[in-house]
Amino acid sequence: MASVRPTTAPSESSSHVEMLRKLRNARRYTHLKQSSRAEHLVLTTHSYLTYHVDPILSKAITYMLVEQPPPAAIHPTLTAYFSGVEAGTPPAPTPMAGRAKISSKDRLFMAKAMAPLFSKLMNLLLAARPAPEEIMGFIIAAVKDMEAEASAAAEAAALAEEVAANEKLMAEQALAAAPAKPSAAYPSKMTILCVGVDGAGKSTFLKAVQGHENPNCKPTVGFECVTLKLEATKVQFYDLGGGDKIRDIWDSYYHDVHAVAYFVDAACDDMKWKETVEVAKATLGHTYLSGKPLLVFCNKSEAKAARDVDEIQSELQISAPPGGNTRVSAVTLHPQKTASPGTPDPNIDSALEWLFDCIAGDFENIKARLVEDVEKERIREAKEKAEKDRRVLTKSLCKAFGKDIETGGEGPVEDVFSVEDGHEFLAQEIGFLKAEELVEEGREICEIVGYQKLAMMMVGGMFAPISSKKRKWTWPEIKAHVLEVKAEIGL
Ligand SMILES: Nc1nc2c(ncn2[C@@H]2O[C@H](COP(=O)(O)OP(=O)(O)OP(=O)(O)O)[C@@H](O)[C@H]2O)c(=O)[nH]1
Ligand SMILES: [Mg+2]
Repeated sequence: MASVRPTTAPSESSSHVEMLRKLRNARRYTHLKQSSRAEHLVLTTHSYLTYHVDPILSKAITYMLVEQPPPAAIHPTLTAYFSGVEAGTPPAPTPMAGRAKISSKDRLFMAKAMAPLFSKLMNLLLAARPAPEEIMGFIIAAVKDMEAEASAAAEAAALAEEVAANEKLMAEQALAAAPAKPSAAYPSKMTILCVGVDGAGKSTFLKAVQGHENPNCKPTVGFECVTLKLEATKVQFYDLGGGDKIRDIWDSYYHDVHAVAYFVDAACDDMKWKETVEVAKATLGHTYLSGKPLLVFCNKSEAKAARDVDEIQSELQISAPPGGNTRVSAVTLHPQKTASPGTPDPNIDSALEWLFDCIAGDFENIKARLVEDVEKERIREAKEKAEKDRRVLTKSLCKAFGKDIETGGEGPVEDVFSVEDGHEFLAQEIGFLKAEELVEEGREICEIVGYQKLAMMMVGGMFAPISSKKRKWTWPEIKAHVLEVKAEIGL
């Protein structure tokens, strides 16, 4: 069969090639033209800046660097300077008094005050490109515009500040005018969770509130409970180790506490701080904790590197409006690190008193929430346990009938009794002395579970649980359950 593809080029091929060549040449030409235009632009910009702008601005920068007027006087000083230059009487800078080197103060002034101003000036000049003889007039007008802009912005900022200050004052007045909450009687027991990453100072705090003058704590491994007696009230603090391997246990205590004392090391390094923020957000957002009274101790506040309360509050995304049940306090928890070593930081007592009042003031609601959360937790744990038991039963049934749980193929048969031994084993598991005492339904279940040791132990535990708190299953319930699991795994 003849090929449909032409063996020779079509007749107009040569004209195509010609067109392509033309097109390519045209592109090359435009490209060259563009590049030389850009080159021209660069060259003219460069020479404009070098010959006309730089000589003016560099002298102005030097003048300003020597004068360093306060922020409000920067624009007027510059205007006066440029006007003097234009009039041919440039102001003489103040003598440098032997200052030969640029100090860090000079650098700061340059970076913060001068660089933005001069780069804006340069951009305006480049955009407008006034003729050389008009540059000075242009600069003076531009600086005046900038001054007007800056003073409008400053006015707006001052106004916003005034409004914020007024709002704060009004909130404080409203708080002060509100009838003082009668300090509710303390309940008989309050439980406070103490958490925060390792090294934040939880154990130091608990030693200090117990009266230790110079606590020397080792990292807490696991959980410790410290109880303080406050007249008729027992205050229980749960001190949980903050190391990353211990944090897993924290959430098993959340449902059962009335309030949270959260500890952060305000002076830790940046890496630890990142961890602190992540852990704090996850912890405080937990469903069993959110909304409960919260006291955040920003510890080690005496250290130079300590972050301030506002920064911590904002990074941890904590909202603590006045009169609410959240408070963030800067403290020095170690009694030897305070301004008068040996005397505890007074902020600790006032913060604790606030926390106790907070719990007492809302105790009925918190108590109701605890009852609800304890029940939720009980259900969650029971579900988890049932799932785990089901997994174990599945495994043991696989062992009874030689099935590989992973592949679904054949597996080893393990720990399987003879019929007689199986009956005897289950009878003993449920507290009978002899196999004969085992009822027919029990024997039938032995057969259904293939006389497998672990499966029969589980069956025994269901029929006659050791703990009185556990549900007691009947034989038909157990049979139905085992058959369901067997069906699920295809046995
Ligand atoms: N500078 C300073 N150091 C403190 C202060 N409070 C505690 N520390 C020190 O911080 C370190 C850790 O204190 P701990 O109380 O063990 O911290 P923790 O939160 O219980 O730590 P984990 O048990 O590991 O979770 C110790 O060396 C304390 O002496 C303080 O107010 N200022
Ligand atoms: Mg500790």
